[in-house]
Amino acid sequence: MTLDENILHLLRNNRGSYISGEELRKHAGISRAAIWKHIEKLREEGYEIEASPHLGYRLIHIPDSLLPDEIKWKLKAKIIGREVISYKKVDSTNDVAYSLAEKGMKEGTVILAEEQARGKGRLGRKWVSHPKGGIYMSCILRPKISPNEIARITLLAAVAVAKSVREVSGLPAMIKWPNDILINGHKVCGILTEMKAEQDTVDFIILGIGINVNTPSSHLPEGGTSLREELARSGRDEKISRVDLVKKVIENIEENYVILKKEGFEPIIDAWKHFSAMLGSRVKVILQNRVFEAEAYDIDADGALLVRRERGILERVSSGDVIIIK
Ligand code: BT5
Repeated sequence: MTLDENILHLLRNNRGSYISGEELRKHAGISRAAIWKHIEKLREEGYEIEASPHLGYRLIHIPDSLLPDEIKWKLKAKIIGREVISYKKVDSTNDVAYSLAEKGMKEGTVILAEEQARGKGRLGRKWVSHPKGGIYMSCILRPKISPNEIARITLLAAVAVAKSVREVSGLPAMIKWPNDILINGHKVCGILTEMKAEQDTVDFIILGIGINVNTPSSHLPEGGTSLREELARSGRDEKISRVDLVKKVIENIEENYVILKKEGFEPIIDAWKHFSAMLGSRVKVILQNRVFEAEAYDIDADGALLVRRERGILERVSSGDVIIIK
């Protein structure tokens, strides 16, 4: 634990009441002047800490910033989030995570940023990453799966995000194959799974998740929405805590990841179907070299979408885009 974390823990444990400078000094083992410097640093990060010459220090307000200490505080996950690294601004959290994974960073490491200058979507597209309103996170995973099973991780994450959004906001989050979370038909989250693989084995997977939490719709592309916008639409003027949501997402990813390891992909597919905005709908399938309409029929054991075309012909879609027509 760093000194900052240590002091923060002491303040947190006494939340609402004062802890004297002397007590802090004793626990942290540093001088009063050094305590003051750390308090100042915490204040710069957005913590409101009252200082009284006679009573000591009191924690009044915790910022909704994606700081490692906030995410790790009472986090109910053991693997995912055991290491959290936060940045103010990066080009892409997926790129940062990728280069850390190449250097051997352990499984479960989570990279977070308040803003991305070059947030990535799939197929060379962009992810609009407005500062403060959103969550931009990437997680390093080292599962023992083959490269053609990577879609399992995307679907697993989609289930985790849909569940987390529902738990934190009560909004009816649905999944659109393969990587979108929609609310009332608008995109609130996108998932980008990248990997480094050698022949038949996956070296590591970078699971990137972007969620529009409090982002105003004026900062989002057409078709996008945020949790705050959807809450406002249903008459609730509320801001969602990004810290709470990140924690839930981490916990739910871990839960599904453990299920995947112990019980296989079947339970994940069942959960996915439960949240599916797509199965049974008429869809337009856009592949690299052709476009056609069909009915979204099922998900197979590797996470590919099965669609039914005219005369009942089934086709397997493992990449590309699918638009719901009705
Ligand atoms: C995705 O791609 O949806 C994957 C997005 C993954 C973003 C995360 S953020 C953390 C991590 N680091 C990264 O650099 N990326 C990941 P795709 O299915 O290709 O969708 C991209 C399309 O979604 C764009 O072409 C826009 O139409 C739309 N879009 C872009 N930004 C959006 C936003 N903030 N909200 C809703 N829709 C958006």
